[in-house]
Amino acid sequence: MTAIEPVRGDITRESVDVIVNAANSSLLGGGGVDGAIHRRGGPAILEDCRRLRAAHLGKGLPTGHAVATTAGELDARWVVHTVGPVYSTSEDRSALLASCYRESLRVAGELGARTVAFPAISTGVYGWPMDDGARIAVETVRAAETTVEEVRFVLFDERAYEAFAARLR
Ligand code: AR6
Repeated sequence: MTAIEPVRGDITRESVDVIVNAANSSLLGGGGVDGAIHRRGGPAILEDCRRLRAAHLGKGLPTGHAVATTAGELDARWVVHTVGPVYSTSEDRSALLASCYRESLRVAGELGARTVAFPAISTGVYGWPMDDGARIAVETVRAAETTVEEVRFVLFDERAYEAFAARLR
């Protein structure tokens, strides 16, 4: 059984095996949590991302997929980068958001990670409503068959924390 807990804070301060990044398909950085991870983790993460792009991901990382890099100077062993869907009112993209959590856990499990920290994927720049994003995150992690022992949802503000905490109660 995987223990799941909500934490209020900055994910770049977490001490875990894997920190998950809400990236974009270029893997070349951006704003939000992506920017914060690259800033605090240092240039080694971007170097690894560039290598992955050149070696396997010519067109970028597809939405819903996940790949691992070094965590650079972060207090983690790996960063797992995943690309959330942009929220749409005309199309149901929930399966892609669920896939981000499931694929990140799969990659983390393959690496032998026991502890994983997730941000609230797609709920920033990509516009996913927080309550629904929290529902999908919690349902997907609860249902996942994984060797990961502990999942922390690291939420940047009180509203996000409350949305996840409510789903976990
Ligand atoms: N720790 C934890 N959560 C954070 C942090 C942090 N340091 N910083 C922001 N958040 P976003 P997305 C929260 O926009 O919606 C990037 O430019 C934030 O409050 O980071 O998946 C990428 O390169 C929000 O709840 O990711 C992509 O282009 C959540 O993290 C695009 O944004 C996700 O917000 C991805 O958009």
